[in-house]
Amino acid sequence: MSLNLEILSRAADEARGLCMDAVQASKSGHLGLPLGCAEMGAVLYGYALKHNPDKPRWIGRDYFVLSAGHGSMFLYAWLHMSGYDLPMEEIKRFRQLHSKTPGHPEFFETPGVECTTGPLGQGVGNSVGIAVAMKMAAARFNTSEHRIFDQHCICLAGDGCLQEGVSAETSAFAGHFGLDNLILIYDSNAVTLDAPATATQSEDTAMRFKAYGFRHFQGARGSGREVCRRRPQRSGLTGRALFRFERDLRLFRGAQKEAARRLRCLGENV
Ligand SMILES: Cc1ncc(C[n+]2csc(CCOP(=O)(O)OP(=O)(O)O)c2C)c(N)n1
Repeated sequence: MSLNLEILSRAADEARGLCMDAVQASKSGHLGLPLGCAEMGAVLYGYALKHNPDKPRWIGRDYFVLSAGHGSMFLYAWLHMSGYDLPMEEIKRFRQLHSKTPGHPEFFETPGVECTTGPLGQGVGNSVGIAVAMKMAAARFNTSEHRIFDQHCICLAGDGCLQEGVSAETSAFAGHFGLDNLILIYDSNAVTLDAPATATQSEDTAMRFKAYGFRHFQGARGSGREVCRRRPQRSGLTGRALFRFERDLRLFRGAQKEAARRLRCLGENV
């Protein structure tokens, strides 16, 4: 399937609108991640993920885990738009009791949600566990002729997730065991709940993850082309990688251009 930037861009805008409406209607919920990461959702759900919305538990699927569970509308919007059994009525009931769209994603409640997330960083831990399980299944059941298990786990994490100890411990584990089926997308938007991230962190996250054994790709204004140029030669998803997207798209002038860059960068790498 080719990467149609125009259609994916339009889908990203639709998703942003859906998220704004849902958060507005429920008078609660977080908008930063759903707005800033819309292009990533478009590339993942519209292009890169190997999945079947009619059979959400298909065993050969790629897994997507939203570690930053507070941005749950991001996930609900993309599940709804890509054809999972999550109709508009459920989007309208965002954050209501007994809806399929609870405040934080919950396993078993919503088709397409792979695990319960909400405590920051926990989803990174879950993703590493999922990646290990995928490796074990592949080792047991794949043969040289039949690659039954050939899948990736993709995790979207925010500043808060990577501040948490659990994400550090499990990422170090992933690096040590060379989990090349794990992709961590870091929405480094430099804003946390009640302060700029600089108020509480100043570490070089990329260096930290490189030290764990991750490859690092960065997407930011003006650098998207560079990331694409340096992309690994082999086709398909690239594993054990940290994609870091700096700053919120809304902060940019010329956001459309940056959106296109993000789409291209992520699409050509994952
Ligand atoms: C372990 C843990 N501590 C605190 C919270 C409460 N909390 C929810 S969102 C948030 C801020 C997260 O900031 P960031 O990851 O940058 O997300 P963004 O603001 O970009 O959506 C906090 C502290 C939580 N969900 N989990």
